[in-house]
Amino acid sequence: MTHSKTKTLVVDATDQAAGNGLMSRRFFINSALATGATLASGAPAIAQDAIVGEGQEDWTLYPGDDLPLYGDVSQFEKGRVQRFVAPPTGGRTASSSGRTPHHLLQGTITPSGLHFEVTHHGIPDIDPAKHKVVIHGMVKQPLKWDIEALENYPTVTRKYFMECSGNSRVCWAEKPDQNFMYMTHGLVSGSEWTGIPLSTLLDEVGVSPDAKWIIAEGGDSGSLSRSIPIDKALDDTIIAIYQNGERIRPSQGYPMRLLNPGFEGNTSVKWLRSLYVTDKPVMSRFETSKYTDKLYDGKALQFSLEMDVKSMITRPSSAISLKKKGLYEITGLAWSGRGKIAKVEVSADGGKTWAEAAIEGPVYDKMLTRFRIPWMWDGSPAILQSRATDEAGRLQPTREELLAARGKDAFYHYHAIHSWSVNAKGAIRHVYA
Ligand SMILES: Nc1nc2c(c(=O)[nH]1)N[C@H]1C(S)=C(S)[C@@H](COP(=O)(O)O)O[C@H]1N2
Ligand SMILES: [Mo]
Repeated sequence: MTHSKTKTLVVDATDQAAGNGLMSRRFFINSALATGATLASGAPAIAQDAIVGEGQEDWTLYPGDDLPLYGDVSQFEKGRVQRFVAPPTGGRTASSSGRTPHHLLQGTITPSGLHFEVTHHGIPDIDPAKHKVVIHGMVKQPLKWDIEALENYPTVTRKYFMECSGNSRVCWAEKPDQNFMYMTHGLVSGSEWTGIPLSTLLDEVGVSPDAKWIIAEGGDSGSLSRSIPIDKALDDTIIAIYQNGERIRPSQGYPMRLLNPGFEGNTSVKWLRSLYVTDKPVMSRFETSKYTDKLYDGKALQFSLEMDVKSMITRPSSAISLKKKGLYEITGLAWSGRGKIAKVEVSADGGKTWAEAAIEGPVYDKMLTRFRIPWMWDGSPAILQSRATDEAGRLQPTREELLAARGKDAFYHYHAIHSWSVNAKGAIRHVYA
């Protein structure tokens, strides 16, 4: 590729999709990269510098390392790209969480080692030879399976997001938090899960026609339990045994977990040991004192299980400041617990004008969807926002709208539009706009 005929990047009105520098989602392909453009100042629009010479580093001169039996990330990434783990304050009886650093990741599949994790009683070290899941209660024939037995069933492999309903809950606070973005939005991840449809196993045990709920219980010391509506269990719930092609990791529920696509993460019971078929919910701690939505009238809404339509800009974002004027790609993730993402719009002027971002397909049901849009930053202050619409036409609300709907004591299920302000120096902060 030669760079001899660099053109000055001419931006005409047809390239502009919305105010404050948002470009058409096809702009990169049509003009910026195709012409190797420079800005009017003479600097390259994106590239760092012109080539001045290449060094001869050791790795070009000597043979490399032996092959590892299980691959690892580069030593230069270690300690940089990692989960944020908030230490539990009450020992292993307290909840603790590890958060995904989305601002450092791309694509839609979260690497298994960076999948967020929430555990209320620590991570059990389960020997799969000693672990079984039982289905009992209102069934003709109670049965149990270990992982070897489960592997004999036909499996399904599907991509799903998982989100803790406590994700983004700092955004309910009166002042916008200034944590790194994974502190704010890091309790959501996407994976390819392989498992057995729960409906297959329910067929085998013969569920009573009067059954309405299934109580799922974990094999960890706190026996976390949640009530799952039978309709969901017969629809797309799976018992997952693989994640991203390998056996689920201990953090994610090794050797087997329940996976309720699109539902709040807490219902996807890890280290699954029991499914009790019944006609009423169990009213466990996690569906009464926790994971309920406190409304204006002081009452608490229970079983708001489907996660709402939501999106976040991962880049640029706090911790990634802009170093110079020029062309950037705004990118992020969108998802909905009620289906596929239909559209993501981005604003650079705090919501006055919106442009449709490009969505990278294929778009999957109840899975993270990546969006991108080019943005020409001219050095003036900006407020970057994204808003998603799902296939059922649900539009992500503004913060004002969400507060009005959910009340002042809300704690879970925050999903309003997030705002990043960019100042004239290129520094990025979380703001309420
Ligand atoms: N047995 C058990 N299952 C559990 C939990 C737990 O502490 N114990 N945490 C729940 C919560 S609150 C969430 S959000 C999800 C998180 O799943 P992940 O850690 O694989 O991301 O698992 C759920 N399943
Ligand atoms: Mo959670």
